[in-house]
Amino acid sequence: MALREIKHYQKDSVLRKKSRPIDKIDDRIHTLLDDMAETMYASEGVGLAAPQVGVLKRAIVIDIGDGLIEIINPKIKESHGEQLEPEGCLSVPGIAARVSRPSRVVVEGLDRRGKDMRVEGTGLLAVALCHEIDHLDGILFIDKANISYEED
Ligand code: QAP
Ligand code: CO
Repeated sequence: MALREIKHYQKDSVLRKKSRPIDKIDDRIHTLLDDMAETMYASEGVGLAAPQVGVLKRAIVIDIGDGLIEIINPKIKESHGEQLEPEGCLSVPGIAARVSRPSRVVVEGLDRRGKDMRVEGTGLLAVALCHEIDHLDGILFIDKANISYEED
């Protein structure tokens, strides 16, 4: 396993590109997933998508404190409700903003063995799933953030 460099959106246009589906899960993909998890934990993040380490492949890792979730070719199959919670991103350091997200999502994809998997997430997990899947389409939370300035 190895740490990978996290790309920053100001400097790296890779974060704006669309990632390609993974059609063959081989050792390179396993190493990618291992490195993504290691990099996420070392950065004290709760989620990371492959384009954040410069790889335009559809893979995400998440750990909101309940253990590691790895999903290859994730797709949102159901979304319900709405929540408006603060988000940050390791590729957008130092910025936090509230984003409107579903309060519950069902995501399907493949696990590292290529087996179909399904994750249901509410609250923070729903946010993390939506945030990481957006990265695979070049979308950042700041694109969706509702930033308003109030006078006092
Ligand atoms: C996405 O975000 C996410 O600016 C993952 O200084 C966001 O791990 C999932 C981080 C919200 C669920 C809820 C950002 C760490 C980490 C920073 C992250 C920073 C240090 C962000
Ligand atoms: Co992010």
